[in-house]
Amino acid sequence: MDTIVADELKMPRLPRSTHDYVALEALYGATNYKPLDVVLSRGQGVWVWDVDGAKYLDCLSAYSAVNQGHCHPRILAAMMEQAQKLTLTSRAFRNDQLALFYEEICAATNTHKVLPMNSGAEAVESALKLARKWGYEVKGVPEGQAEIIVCSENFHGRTLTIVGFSTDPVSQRNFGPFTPGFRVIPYGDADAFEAAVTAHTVAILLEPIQGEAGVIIPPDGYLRRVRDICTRRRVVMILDEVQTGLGRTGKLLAEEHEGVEADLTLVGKALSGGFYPISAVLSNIEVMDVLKPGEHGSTFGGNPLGCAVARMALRVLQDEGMIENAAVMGERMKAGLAAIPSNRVREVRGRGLMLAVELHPDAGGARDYVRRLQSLGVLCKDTHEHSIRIAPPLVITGDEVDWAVDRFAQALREA
Ligand code: IF1
Repeated sequence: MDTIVADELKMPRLPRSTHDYVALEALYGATNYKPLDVVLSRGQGVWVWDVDGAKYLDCLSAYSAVNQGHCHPRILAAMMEQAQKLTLTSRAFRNDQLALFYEEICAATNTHKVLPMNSGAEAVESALKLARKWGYEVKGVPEGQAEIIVCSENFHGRTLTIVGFSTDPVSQRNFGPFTPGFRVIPYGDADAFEAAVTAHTVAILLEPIQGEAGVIIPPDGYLRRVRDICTRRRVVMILDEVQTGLGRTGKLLAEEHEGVEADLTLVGKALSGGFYPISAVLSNIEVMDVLKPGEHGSTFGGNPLGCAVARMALRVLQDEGMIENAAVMGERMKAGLAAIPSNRVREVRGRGLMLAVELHPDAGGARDYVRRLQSLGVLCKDTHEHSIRIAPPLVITGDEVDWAVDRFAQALREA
């Protein structure tokens, strides 16, 4: 991009401080977030810099959308090359990236059919529609009677249908009325799932590890039992891997830890390495084939730019050893955090580089530690008051892990 165009995209020439950006956001922006007062302007690998030049290790990765590291050069190159050729055609016509994206993601995930969408929530909504349609047309559930089972403490996105089956009052308050046909059971309890299945049950939707709930890992064998019950009772198993997928837990898909294959697996976020919104419903043939022309779609779903970006994002994950690195560095980071001598830490948990430090309720809210970590050069996110989520890009090195763990130790000591 030549300097004139680049300059046009920058803020007005006068230098802006962090405070100026924060004030502008407050003046014009919706207040649906309460972000840390750090204004980032550059990212590379695990590192990000703010407008004042301060450097931070990113331990959130945009909630696991930047698994490949910020501004990965190969994904950037793929995006720039495609952006100069063809970005969007609608699905009224075909393009030369979609079929290749299908082929490559199916090969990587042992999938048979793909539905390309844009956001994670759209992938979730699409899967719910597919499961209901399969229930009526294949399982024979009476029209309008389909039930879908979800788990307490779930997080699957922010649409009205999705927040309607949330158990978090904050995401539900004053957004009703909600979509009927959902039933909530405790997470991690296969007996509760078996007991909740009726003749009208068409699917269960769950996360292999609950992210927003605070990195909740179900008991060993839980996903296998859910798989068995789904097979036996003809219920579509939908695994939401929008956050756990694409290497985050040390496997390409978290379902691999238990050797299960869901009927529908949802991916998003890191499917583009943080460059572009793209998500997908990965399906077996039986369920996806209920969808006929004109019954579902999206303006940007399957567009050539998103597909070109996703193809490279998938490729670098696999050919740069990021998935294996996530497994090794995750163990190193979890062990390092667990070894910090502090009576404020209740538990360190996680799988791969999907980690959380849960503090004792009387240790003072997690937000204070997140701010302290920020002053030490580490960016994290607090969740549910007492937990700090830790999810650095999967390209993190051993030295960077040790550096981050050392700052956690400092933050806990200073408290
Ligand atoms: C926010 C949380 C994380 C997800 C899973 C679907 C989606 C998400 C398992 C929807 C999205 C994002 C949304 C973002 C913050 C972040 C989040 F804190 F909200 F819960 F990661 F934990 N399934 N999660 O985690 O995907 O439509 O956003 O592309 O809404 O604040 P999306």
